[in-house]
Amino acid sequence: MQSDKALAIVEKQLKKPRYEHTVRVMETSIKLAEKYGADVKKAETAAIFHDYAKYRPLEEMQRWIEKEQLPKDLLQYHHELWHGPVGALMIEREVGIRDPDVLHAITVHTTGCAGMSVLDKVVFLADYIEPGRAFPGVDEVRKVSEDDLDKACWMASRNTINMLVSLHRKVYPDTFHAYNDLLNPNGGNA
Ligand code: DGI
Ligand code: FE
Ligand code: FE
Repeated sequence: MQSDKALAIVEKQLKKPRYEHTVRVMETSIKLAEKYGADVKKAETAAIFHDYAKYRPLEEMQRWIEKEQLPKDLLQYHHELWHGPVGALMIEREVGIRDPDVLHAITVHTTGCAGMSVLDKVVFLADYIEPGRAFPGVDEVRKVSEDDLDKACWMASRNTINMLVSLHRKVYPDTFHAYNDLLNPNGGNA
């Protein structure tokens, strides 16, 4: 799909600041995809649609999780975790995007997971480092993103886990799986 058409579709689903975030995630994803050898068009499409479901009513997302083939354990975790997996299914049904690589990158963009593809990592990292983000420690991750994709993703997941733990929030298992996997991509028991 042409990027202007895709952007027009998501613009209708999002509030203005979230749409502007989406454009920055798209630009950052394209740069990271070029640098690390992911499919640039897939990165662009996944980035454009990554927050598609962000403002859907919680009851609607809950119904999708209950009725569709989505992990039921999501209901035991914060609703912030729902928009990735639910959004991927929604864009498949509502927009007709079927590319499994794109849908997977959208599914895991909030938590990461073990065994992420380069495309998954590009979108996950772009969402974290896009120029509008001001998380504590984000500048260090931006610097590392210039030459080490795995390390930068690991730092992003480490920072998120630290933040969640400090706020006494639950951590979704895939968030830990991403952290563990990226800590030592070649195996090992550190
Ligand atoms: O949708 P965005 O705001 O662009 O970014 P996102 O999809 O990465 O969502 C970020 C939020 O998700 C942030 O507040 C941290 C939260 N988050 C990420 N992993 C977990 C989590 N929240 C909980 N409770 N558990 C997690 O494992
Ligand atoms: Fe998101
Ligand atoms: Fe986002």
